[in-house]
Amino acid sequence: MTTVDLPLSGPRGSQANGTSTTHAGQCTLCEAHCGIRVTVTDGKVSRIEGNPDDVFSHGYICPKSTAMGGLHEDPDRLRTPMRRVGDAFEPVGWEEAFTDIGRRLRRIRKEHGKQAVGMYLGNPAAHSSAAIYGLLLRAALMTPNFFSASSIDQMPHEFAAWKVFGSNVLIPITDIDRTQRLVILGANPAVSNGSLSVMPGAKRRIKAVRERGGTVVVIDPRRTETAKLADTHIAVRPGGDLYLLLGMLHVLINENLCDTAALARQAVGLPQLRRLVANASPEAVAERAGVDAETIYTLARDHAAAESAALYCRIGICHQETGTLVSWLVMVINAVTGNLDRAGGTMFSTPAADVPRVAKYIPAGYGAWTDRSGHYKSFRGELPAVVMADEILTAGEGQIKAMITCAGNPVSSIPQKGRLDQAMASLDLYVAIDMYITETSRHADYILPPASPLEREDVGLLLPVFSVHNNIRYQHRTFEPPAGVKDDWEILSRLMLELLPAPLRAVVAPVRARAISAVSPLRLAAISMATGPYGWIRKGRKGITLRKLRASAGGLDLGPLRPRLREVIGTRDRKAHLAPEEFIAAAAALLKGPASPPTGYDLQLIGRRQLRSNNSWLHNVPSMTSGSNQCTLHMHSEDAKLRGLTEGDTVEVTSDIGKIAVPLHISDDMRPGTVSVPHGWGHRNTGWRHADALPGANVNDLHDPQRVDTFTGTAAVNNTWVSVAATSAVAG
Ligand SMILES: Nc1nc2c(c(=O)[nH]1)N[C@H]1C(S)=C(S)[C@@H](COP(=O)(O)OP(=O)(O)OC[C@H]3O[C@@H](n4cnc5c(=O)[nH]c(N)nc54)[C@H](O)[C@@H]3O)O[C@H]1N2
Ligand SMILES: Nc1nc2c(c(=O)[nH]1)N[C@H]1C(S)=C(S)[C@@H](COP(=O)(O)OP(=O)(O)OC[C@H]3O[C@@H](n4cnc5c(=O)[nH]c(N)nc54)[C@H](O)[C@@H]3O)O[C@H]1N2
Ligand code: SF4
Ligand SMILES: [Mo]
Repeated sequence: MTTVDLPLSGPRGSQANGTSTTHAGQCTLCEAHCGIRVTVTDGKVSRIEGNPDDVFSHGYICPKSTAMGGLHEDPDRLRTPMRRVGDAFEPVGWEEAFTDIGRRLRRIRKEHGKQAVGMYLGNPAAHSSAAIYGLLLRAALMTPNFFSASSIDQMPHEFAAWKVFGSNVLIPITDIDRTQRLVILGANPAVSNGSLSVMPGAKRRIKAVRERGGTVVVIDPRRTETAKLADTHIAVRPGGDLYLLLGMLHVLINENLCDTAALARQAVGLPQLRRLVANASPEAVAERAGVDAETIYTLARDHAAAESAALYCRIGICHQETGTLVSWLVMVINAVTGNLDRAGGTMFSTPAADVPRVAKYIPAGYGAWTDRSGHYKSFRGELPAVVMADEILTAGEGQIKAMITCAGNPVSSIPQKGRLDQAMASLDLYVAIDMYITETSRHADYILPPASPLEREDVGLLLPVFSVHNNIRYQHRTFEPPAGVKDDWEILSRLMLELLPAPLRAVVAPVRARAISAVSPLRLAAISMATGPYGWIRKGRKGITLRKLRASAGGLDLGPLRPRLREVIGTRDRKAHLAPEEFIAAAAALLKGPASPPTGYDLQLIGRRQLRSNNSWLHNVPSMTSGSNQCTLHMHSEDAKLRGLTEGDTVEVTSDIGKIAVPLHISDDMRPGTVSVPHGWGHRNTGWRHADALPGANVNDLHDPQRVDTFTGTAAVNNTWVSVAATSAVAG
C-alpha cells in the first residue's frame, strides 16, 4: 500500500482509516476553487468530497470535482516531456528539452526579431500561479504577439472597467450574499459557479437571496438552470441586451429614479447619458431587445426601488459585438441606482494580495501597438486571439515563427475556420506546456507537462480579487510529485532563464535550481500577503502569514466586501466616468438602427456550458462523459415543427463560414428563434483516446473570427446566424 502522509490542513491532522488517508485539497478546475477532501486508498484517489471547513465554498463541490482524481490517474496524461520525431512524439529529458528550446528560441529571435516569438496563455493558467509566471515570461520575451484566453472571455469587462474606473481590474463584483435584488444577464452561475464574481455554491447563494425576501431575475435567451431558481425569467433576444439596458436607463433618468446623492459623490457623466437615452424609451427599443416595453419599465423601476440591487453580467454578453458596451451599461445602471460600492450592490474586493489597489499604476497601453493589418489595437499588453492565425500564416516582416502555449487549446477554443490548426503546424518552433496531446499541442515540437493538479502546492492570489467574499486559501498537495516532475511555474521560469544573454546564462547555470526556487509561488504569496492589507507589516502579530494560512482548516475568511471605491479608483478626479465619449458615440450609432440579419439564416446560435464539461478539456475523464451525448443542439418545439424535425434527428447546422452535424434535442427552455450548442467538443486526432472516440463537433467551426466585440476584438461566439436542417434533407 502506498499512501502519502500529508496533513489534513488544519489542526485535526491527517485522518487515517484502514488503508485510506484523507487529505485536504482544492479543486482548481474553475475559478471557484472549492475546498475538497481527497481520500486515497492504496495510492489511488477513492473519494473526493467537499471540505465543510473551507471559508468560501463551505463544503460545496460540483460534479466536475471528481475529475481531479480522474485527471491524476488518466493514462493519457503526459508525465514526461515529449519531443516531436517526424509525426510521433518520444520522451526526452527536461534538460535536453530546455537546452534545445533555448537555443532555437534565441536563434529565431536573433534572425527575425523579438516579435517572431508569440505566446498564448490559456484559461487554466488563471487557476494557479501559472498566470503570474506566464506574464513574467511574456515580459522576458518582449513580444507584441502575446495572446490569451482573455480575448475569448472577459476583455470587454476589463475594457469597460478601464474606461469607467481607470483600471482594467476594477470589474465590480456582485455582492450576492447581501443583495435584495439580483439581476443576472448572460450568465448561468448555477452551472458555472460564477466568474468574475466568483461564487462557489452559487445555487445556494441564489436561493438565499429569495429566502431573505429578495428577488432574482434572469435575462437569458434560454431558460437556464439559474433561471429555474429565479422569480422571473426574461427571454431576451440574443444580442438584444444593449437595447434593453438603454431602455432601462431611459426610464431611470426620465422618471428621476437615479440616486443623485450617490452620483454626486461617486461619478460624472449623467448629462451625456441623459442625451444618449432621450429617445430610447422602452417602446422604442422593445423590438430590438426582444422584450416587451412593460417588462423594461418594471426592470428599471424595481432596480431603483430595491433596498439594494446588483445587475450581474458575464460571458453571454462578452461574446457579442456589443460586449464592451453592454458591460459598460451594466456598470452605469448599478451606479445610477446607487448600487456601486455599497453592500448588497456591486463592490470591489480587498484581497490579501491587494491587486485592486496597485492595478491603477499599471498602464493599460491601449493601442501601444497593433496587429500587422493595423485593425486590432493592443490592450494591457496583448492582441486579440482571433488574429493569431494570421500573424503566424501571413508571410512578411513581423511574422510569428515560434509559439509557446501554456494551458490553452486555442485550435479548439477560438473561432478560426481551421486556419489556426494549419498555422500551428507551420511554425519553426512550437513549445506547448500542457499535460495532454490536444488539438493544439499535437503540432508541438516539444510538449512540457506540468504536475497533476493533485501534486500542486499553491496559493491562489488572483481569484480572490474577483470573489464575492474576501478570502485566501491554500492548495495542499494530495500526492508528492514524483522525482523530476515540474510544475508550470518552474517550466515557465526555466524558459525565462534561457532568454538571458550568454554571460548571465553562464553565471546562473550552476545555481539555476536555487534561483528558480527563490521565486517560488509560496514565496511570492508570503511576500504579497505580508505587504497586503492584512499582513504583518501593517497588522503586526495579528497579521496573516503563510504559516497561519497553511495551518488553517480551510483558508482564512477576510470578511465581506467593503466600500473602497475612492481608495482603488484609477481616474484622476477619483470619480467613475459613466459616459466615455467613444461608448456614447457607438451606442448612439447603434440606436439609429442595428444591421439587419444576413439573408438565408433564420436562427441565432448561442452557447451552453455544462455541469460535467469544462471548456475544451476534461472529456477524457470517463466519469465526465458517461450517459448520453452532451454535444447536442437545443431547439424550441415550434422551430422543430416548422422544420419537420424530431427529437434525436441528426441535424446540420450551417453558418456563413462552416457546417457541423449534431443530434437535436427539443427543448422549450429555448427562446423560439434561438438554438444552442455547447463548445469544446468534437475531439479528433489527439492523445485523448477516450475523448477522441466520443461523438460531437466543434461549434467554433460555425463562428466567424471576424465577428468580434468592437472595442476589444474579443471573439463574438454568441448570436451567430445559422440555419438548421435534417442531414438527410441537406443531402437530398
Ligand atoms: N464557442 C465558444 N468558444 C469558447 C467559449 C464559449 O463559450 N463558446 N468560451 C471561451 C472561454 S470563456 C474560455 S476561458 C476559453 C478557454 O480556452 P483555452 O484557453 O483554450 O482553455 P481550455 O479549453 O480550458 O484548455 C485548457 C488546456 O490546458 C491544459 N491544462 C489544464 N490544466 C492545466 C494546467 O494546470 N497547466 C497546463 N500547463 N495546462 C493545463 C488542458 O489539457 C487543455 O489543453 O474557451 C473559449 N471558447
Ligand atoms: N461547468 C462549467 N463551469 C464553468 C465552465 C465550464 O466550461 N463548465 N467554464 C468556466 C469559464 S472559462 C467561464 S468564463 C465561466 C462563464 O460563466 P457564465 O458566464 O456563467 O457561463 P455560461 O454558462 O456560458 O453563461 C452564459 C449565458 O449567457 C446566455 N446568453 C447567450 N447569448 C446571450 C445574449 O445575447 N444575451 C444574454 N442576456 N444572454 C445570453 C447563455 O444562454 C448562457 O446561459 O464559467 C466557468 N465555469
Ligand atoms: S465549482 Fe466544481 S469545478 Fe469549480 S472548483 Fe468547485 S468543485 Fe471544482
Ligand atoms: Mo472563460
